[in-house]
Amino acid sequence: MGRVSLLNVDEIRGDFPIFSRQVGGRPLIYLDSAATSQRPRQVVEAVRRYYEEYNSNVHRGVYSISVEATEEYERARRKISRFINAKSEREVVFVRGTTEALNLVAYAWALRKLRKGDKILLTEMEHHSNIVPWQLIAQHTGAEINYIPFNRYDGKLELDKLDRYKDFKILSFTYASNVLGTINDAKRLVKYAHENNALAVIDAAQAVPHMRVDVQEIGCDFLAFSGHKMLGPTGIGVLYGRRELLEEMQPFMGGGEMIREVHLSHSTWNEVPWKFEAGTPNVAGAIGLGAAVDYLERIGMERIREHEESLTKHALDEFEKIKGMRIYGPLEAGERAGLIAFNVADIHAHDLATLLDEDGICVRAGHHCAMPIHTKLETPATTRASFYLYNTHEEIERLTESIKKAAKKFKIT
Ligand code: 7TS
Repeated sequence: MGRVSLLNVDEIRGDFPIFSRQVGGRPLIYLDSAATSQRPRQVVEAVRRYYEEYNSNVHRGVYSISVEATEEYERARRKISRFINAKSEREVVFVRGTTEALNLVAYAWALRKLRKGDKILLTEMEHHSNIVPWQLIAQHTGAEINYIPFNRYDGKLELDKLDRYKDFKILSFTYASNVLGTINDAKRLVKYAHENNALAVIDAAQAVPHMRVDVQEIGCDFLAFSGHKMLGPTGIGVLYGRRELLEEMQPFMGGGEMIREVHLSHSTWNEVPWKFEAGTPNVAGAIGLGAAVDYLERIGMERIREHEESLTKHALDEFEKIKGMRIYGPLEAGERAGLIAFNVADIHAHDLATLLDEDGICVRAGHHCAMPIHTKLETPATTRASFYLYNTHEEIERLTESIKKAAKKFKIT
């Protein structure tokens, strides 16, 4: 096709040992980074170094390797804070991932603040992890949940109806949908929440790994993301929270490390963010995530975004030519994240994914933990291809060929 890549993808791929492996005699084509990304050797190496050279608990020991572990753990926090442009590293809380971050806000803020009849505003395009915690809080407090709808034809939020929603206490929304790909106007939604004296929470699981996200520019109160979707280890993620809010909130979990003093009758809390990090944290995970951020910064988030946009445009152009192809979400590559959910005629998404696997292509099929989106789209499942900095235009062509081959098998010609 002669497409010019904006990144040196060959060099990048050389950093990911997994791409030298074959699946069923074919090179691995990994198109499921929205579920979890691959890891470069720099991240694995940072984790290895911790375990082999200075493994010890943090914030506890006075001996030198413990001091080293603490310094590296806190250095990772500073890197992440700079990466999202937080005002201070005190605004970065280490958690297990996006799911835990959203639950932290739900339990430590909403459970205590919301009363019967208070409103929680979400959107219809949320991942289950930005719906279920709020349903649990609503059951407990008697709060109500309302959903901003999306248009099922273009996959965009119906923002012209936004002013129907008043008197809500919290607006929590996804920055980019993991099914529709839609990138939401985060600044506008945050502004709307603040005009209504509500808090704005962002699920940025599909945004932070793929584009420059600046929490001060967006102005959000909380923002959640996962390390494993951005080249980092599993079991580590981040809750960004505005410092004043974190200060006034009660802890989410109690235990070691999150306290200042414990008496038999009462306890007092550590400063933020440690107040929210009870127990031994995922030290290796945080250090690995710091290395992942270094890697992404070195390539440049703007270039990563441009590369993914170009892959998405290529895939959309090719997919349009496939008979029976139905693509969900916006049709403009510039308006969507680097992922495409689709169906081909009435081939079941799982059958399609299984046939693609025979060609060494990894895609995900199912409801992608977003059942309400699929209910609205009137399909039980979709097949989803998602892209990252290490994917190539050639892989998009291989994907297209493989889908065509599957369609032929199902006699869709
Ligand atoms: N929010 C969004 C928008 C997501 O895409 C995901 C994970 C989560 C939250 C939860 O993240 P976790 O790291 O806490 O699990 N999405 C997917 C996916 O699309 N396929 O597998 C996981």
